[in-house]
Amino acid sequence: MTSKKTSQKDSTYDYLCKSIIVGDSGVGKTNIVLRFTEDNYKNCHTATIGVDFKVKVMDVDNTKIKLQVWDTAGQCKFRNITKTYFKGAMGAIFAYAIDDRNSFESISDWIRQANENSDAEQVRILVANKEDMG
Ligand SMILES: Nc1nc2c(ncn2[C@@H]2O[C@H](COP(=O)(O)OP(=O)(O)OP(=O)(O)O)[C@@H](O)[C@H]2O)c(=O)[nH]1
Ligand SMILES: [Mg+2]
Repeated sequence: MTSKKTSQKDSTYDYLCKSIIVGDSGVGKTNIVLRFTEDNYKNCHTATIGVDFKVKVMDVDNTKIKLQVWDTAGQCKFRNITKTYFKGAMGAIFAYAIDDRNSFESISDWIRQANENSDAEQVRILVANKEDMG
């Protein structure tokens, strides 16, 4: 994973990492990001419009990493917006819900979109969400 060293003027972090989360609408992307960045959870599904982002600064081996997570919308009508956010993303999270088979079958489409729109060096992970529904 490549990352950018910050200028001396900004001492709040050493590296900036941009990442993106994609997957079908309702699989729980916003809640995954919310849990990770704020340790929070929302019961209701308020569909993300276009794209949103959250930030978390973490200490990794005494290095301050500022992680920017772009939380994309799963609804089809936002596909054109979503694909523009793959570019420059050092990490991509592909999420599906274990109680929604279609959301798993869509993962190959999300990967194809990522392949078409991302930079070459991108760390990718697959997340199976809604573990409690199994
Ligand atoms: N049972 C269960 N429900 C979950 C879990 N994670 C999220 N949800 C619920 O799933 C619904 C959708 O969650 P969101 O995080 O809004 O889904 P999203 O993928 O961001 O949806 P879009 O923004 O439309 O793409 C909400 O009602 C959440 O409360 C989970 O782990 N278990
Ligand atoms: Mg969302």
